[in-house]
Amino acid sequence: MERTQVAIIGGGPAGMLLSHMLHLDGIDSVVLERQPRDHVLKRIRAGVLEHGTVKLLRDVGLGERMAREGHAHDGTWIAWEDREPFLIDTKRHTGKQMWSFGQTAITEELYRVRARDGGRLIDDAGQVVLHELTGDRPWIGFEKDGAAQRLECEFVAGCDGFHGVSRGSLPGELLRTFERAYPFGWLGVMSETPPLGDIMYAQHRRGFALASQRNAMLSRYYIQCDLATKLEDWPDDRFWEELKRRFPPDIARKIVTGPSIEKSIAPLRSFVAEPMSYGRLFLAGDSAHIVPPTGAKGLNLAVSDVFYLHRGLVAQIRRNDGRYLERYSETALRRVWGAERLSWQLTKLLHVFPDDDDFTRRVNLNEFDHLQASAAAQAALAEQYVGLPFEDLAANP
Ligand code: FAS
Ligand code: PHB
Repeated sequence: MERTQVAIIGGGPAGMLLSHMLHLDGIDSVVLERQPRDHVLKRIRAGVLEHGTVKLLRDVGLGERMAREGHAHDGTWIAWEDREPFLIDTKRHTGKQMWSFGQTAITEELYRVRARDGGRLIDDAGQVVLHELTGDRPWIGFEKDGAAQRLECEFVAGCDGFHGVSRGSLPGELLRTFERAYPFGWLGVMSETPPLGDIMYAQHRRGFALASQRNAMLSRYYIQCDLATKLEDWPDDRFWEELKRRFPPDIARKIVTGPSIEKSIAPLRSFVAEPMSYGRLFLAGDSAHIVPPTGAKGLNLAVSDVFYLHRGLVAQIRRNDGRYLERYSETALRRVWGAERLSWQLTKLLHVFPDDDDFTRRVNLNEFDHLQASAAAQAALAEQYVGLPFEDLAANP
């Protein structure tokens, strides 16, 4: 039997960032991770960070490697077939920059600082079950090395992703879910090649494409693919050839190709679970919401949830002030739905849907032309893409 103040289910970026931030405020936590540590650290996922995420990572002492390996961007480009590429100029319209810095590196840094600070992580933790969430002494049952264990706590943070157990611990009559599945996925490749200078989305009749980066010698590319796509049908040459066909020729010529070091297919989904809290359980990250990666919001939403949850737990545990925790779910969901809307709109605009007809294509083209022509439309998109500021309760009494 172990005891802690905050039991955190899931050792992904949300869980480990929360554990680190609570530690900085002298609050004890234990992270239960189902997978072995090395498995978690091998994952390749997000790579573009909002202004607020970059600021928060710096504020909690995780800015050094990001400054060394990451890259600031004044915005992200959209290339549209037979049109001049357009820059979502976040620097011009908001004064803020995006950063490209990989989720893999962020997770490595979080594991490094938790180990440095004596953080308690129990990986390979199986059969995690949450108990007595509405009492004042919730506990977690789990299995480690074949032995049943019990972790007692004051609060539980459900940071165990979409396929975790935390969300399912909310009573069925309370939990509401909202979902949209997309009839395509993203085939992604990582290559040790110099990336394009900027991040660029491409809209093309053959489907969406994306050129992104992790550092000066690590590039990340994606193409829209059918859901039935098989990796073995996409040898590197075919991938590079298809990718280049979807970018304007002068951009395609600049893409440096090479052997892929990772290749994977990710389905696209929009998903929201409400509420994000139940008794002493608080959901954060992919356990409560999924966005299609078109808006680069997945990891950034996990970070904003952790910002709000950390603030609420510190106020409750340190000052016995429950106002922030009471309003955690509604505050986090306001930001979640903003990101869901932007990600859904960009996915609709930049992908080819099987049932797209000429009317839809004309409307999308006009939306792109309007973006090119209207400073107001550009500013609205830039403000959302760079990330809206985190809410302060004072601002929303
Ligand atoms: P995570 O899923 O990262 O972490 C949850 C952790 O909980 C995992 O380590 C899991 O093993 C653990 N866990 C699960 N069940 C458990 C249990 N029962 N007990 C204990 N632990 C348990 N976002 C972008 O912006 N750009 C991208 O390109 C992009 N690509 C993505 C590709 C994929 C395949 C996926 C799945 C997501 C991608 N995302 C992307 C979104 C991604 O960045 C997520 O938003 C981010 O990983 C969310 O972090 P967490 O909430 O910590 O969840
Ligand atoms: C990435 O770098 O992996 C990336 C960038 C932008 C997106 C999604 C993913 O919208």
